[in-house]
Amino acid sequence: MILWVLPAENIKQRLRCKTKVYPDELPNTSVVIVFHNEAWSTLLRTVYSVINRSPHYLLSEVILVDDASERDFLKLTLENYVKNLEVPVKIIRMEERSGLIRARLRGAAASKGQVITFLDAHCECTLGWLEPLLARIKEDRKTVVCPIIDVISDDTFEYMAGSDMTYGGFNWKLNFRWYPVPQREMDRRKGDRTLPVRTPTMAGGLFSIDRNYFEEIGTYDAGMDIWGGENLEMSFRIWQCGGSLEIVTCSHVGHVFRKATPYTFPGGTGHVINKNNRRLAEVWMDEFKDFFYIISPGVVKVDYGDVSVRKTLRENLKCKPFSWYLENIYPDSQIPRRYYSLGEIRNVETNQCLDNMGRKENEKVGIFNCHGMGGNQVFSYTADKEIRTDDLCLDVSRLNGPVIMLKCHHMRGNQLWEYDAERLTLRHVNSNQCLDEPSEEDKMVPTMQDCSGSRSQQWLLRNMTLGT
Ligand code: LR7
Ligand code: MN
Repeated sequence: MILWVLPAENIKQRLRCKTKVYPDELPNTSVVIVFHNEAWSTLLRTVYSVINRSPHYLLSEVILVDDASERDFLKLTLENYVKNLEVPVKIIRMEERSGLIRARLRGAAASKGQVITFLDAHCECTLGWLEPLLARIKEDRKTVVCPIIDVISDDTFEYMAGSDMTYGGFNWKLNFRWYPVPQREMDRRKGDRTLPVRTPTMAGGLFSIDRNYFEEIGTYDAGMDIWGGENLEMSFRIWQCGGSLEIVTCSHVGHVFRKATPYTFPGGTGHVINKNNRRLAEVWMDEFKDFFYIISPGVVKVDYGDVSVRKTLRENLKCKPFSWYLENIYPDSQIPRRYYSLGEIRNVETNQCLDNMGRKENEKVGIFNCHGMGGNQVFSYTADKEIRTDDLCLDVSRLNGPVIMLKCHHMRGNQLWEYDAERLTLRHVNSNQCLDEPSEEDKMVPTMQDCSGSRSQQWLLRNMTLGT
């Protein structure tokens, strides 16, 4: 038998959450759950947990939006089943497969609650999940709130606590990622982990939003298909247009993290996601969209349709630039707010380029013929003097190398490089050695040598833009 033991700090926090008092009068909520070919047990686990673990006076209704599922039991069987539940459950059917974004829009449009709460179709709400979310919205209607997302195993379906020490970010490829809550956010909350965490992005599936604010801020981009991108799009939009996005750490909802998608992506997975990501990059990211385009250069061939309506929305709402977001909301972002170069790093003598060889953490950085196509040969020399590609930084921990790609830590240390734009040298500050061409033994990796001023230690940091 396995006993799960929570660390003492987690237990203390749960107790502090339990003794919090929320106002009696809270806005009520509609819960909107969209699904495509969801399993019966997980869908019903979601619905039952909403009904059993929410005060009914706070639940306006549950809306299930069926995104043209093909499974039989999701038709009449489901309809008959939900008739007997204690809270009104409405089923809406999309006429054709529309994707989760347009399905959510349909659900939201049909809902009546003062707040809209979105959930994936394979969740479990825990006791007390709802009150902290609604209370925060009551305090500030422009705050969009997420619970802590606990983990439900897709093998055993057991429930495991998620972490309150991570928050939402994203990488150059515009993948949503969890990163540690930075010290500045711990300090802002004076160490009180029961206070909401201001998060740069949300995972996307589980959140509550004031229904009028949802409309004011532009709901969703209906031009996005099937899956992906809407979470970052909404996160950027909320912050840039004057709202805020938080993880309310006293609210916990579990989510089944699946190893594979149980459904198809009409048009191809890559194509769909790239299209959605292009739409959000074009509308919200200003010049910083170059980071996305240059690291995944194939993307610029993907047609993303018309985004003029969304650009008009951005103007009408007088939203701030992406640089403001990076500076004020996400200074620890993988995309640097200020940088010296974004492009290849080319050796003057050999004309070869640094190459991350598939972006593997803890491996040596490589050097190959320059291909000028971005991707693995893209690095940014940032104002913080790191040489990074996405979330990995060139790191040297010993005299004479090797040069390794390690997670950027923003602590200077072994990741601090001084570029001399006249001598063209890249000097590693801690070791006081210079980046040099490969040795005879290994022609695939650069070396570290005492700075000599030789041509082999000269590097061109080229600025490239692809797709604009
Ligand atoms: O075509 C579709 N139509 C749908 O109705 C595709 C999906 N869906 C439904 C699907 O049945 C599910 O209920 O949409 C919901 C989300 O799809 P998932 O569960 O396949 O997505 P996910 O959990 O892998 O992905 C996360 O990112 C998505 C990006 O578009 C959405 O924002 C998901 O809601 C989001 N899930 C979460 O945030 C839960 C926590 C995961 C993390 C991290
Ligand atoms: Mn999901």
